Amino acid sequence: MTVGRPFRIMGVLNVTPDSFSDGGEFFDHAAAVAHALELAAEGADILDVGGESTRPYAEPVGAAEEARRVVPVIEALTGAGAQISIDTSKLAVARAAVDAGATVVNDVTAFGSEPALAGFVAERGLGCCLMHMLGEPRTMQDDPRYDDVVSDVKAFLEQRMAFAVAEGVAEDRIMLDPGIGFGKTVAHNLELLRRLGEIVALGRPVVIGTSRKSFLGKLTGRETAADRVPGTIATNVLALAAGATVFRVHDVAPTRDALVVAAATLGPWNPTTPRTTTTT
Ligand code: HH2
Repeated sequence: MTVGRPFRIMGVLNVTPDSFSDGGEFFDHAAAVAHALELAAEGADILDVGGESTRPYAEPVGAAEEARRVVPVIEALTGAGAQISIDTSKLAVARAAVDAGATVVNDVTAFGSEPALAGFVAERGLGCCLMHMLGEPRTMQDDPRYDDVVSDVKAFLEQRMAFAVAEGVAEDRIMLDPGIGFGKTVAHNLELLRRLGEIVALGRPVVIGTSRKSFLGKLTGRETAADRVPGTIATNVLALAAGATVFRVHDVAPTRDALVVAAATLGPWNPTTPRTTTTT
């Protein structure tokens, strides 16, 4: 994170046939590598490479197939000038991806699927992103319920962070993500964004992944995921103002411009505390 740019952009690279917004587009090796290089050139600080879709109702993929999809792409991207994160919940895939050059593990189950992944992250000194999800992708959108979505997500993230630290992961290598769209209604997503400061108060960098997601389509009437970029940007600017610092997006160039302008307008601030807005 550089001075004057108090945020990082995580560009999404889905090497999958079935991702919700770009499934199949970058399944081919050459297309995947070319697209990732373009994202890096547009300003992605991190390239988040995934070989299994986590969209609602997605079918699970075996570890060997998932690794086969991502490893050659990661190998080709090690000189791209961006950090590489591997979007996986599987230890075998993480190991193969890290051996190929990834340095961050983005686990949408927060080490819930394979607890041994935490020890691997610790042993290799990797960064990690721990995300909240209610249930699992196949069923998570079937009537999700919370006592209070923000308090429940916050308590979950605190508990998963404590687990990771107990397994030897350095606290300063952990990022936290409320998991927008993962077992959440439109109202839940909006409540999390509105009260994001409560998650930021946990003291770790907060990752936000609203990019092209269906709640934006429901709010705007945009049925095609690629048409949801303005909605994505609105949420990211608001999340920046609330103290989020890492933005996971498919559309790096427009997000970068919006966040550069928003950050300059908001002015200097200490990224380890929630931003407070003055009303006077
Ligand atoms: N969202 C998706 C996947 N991984 N990781 C984090 N940390 N936060 C997110 O919000 C997040 C994530 C879903 O988006 P996408 O990768 O585009 O789709 P799919 O899972 O269908 O490949």
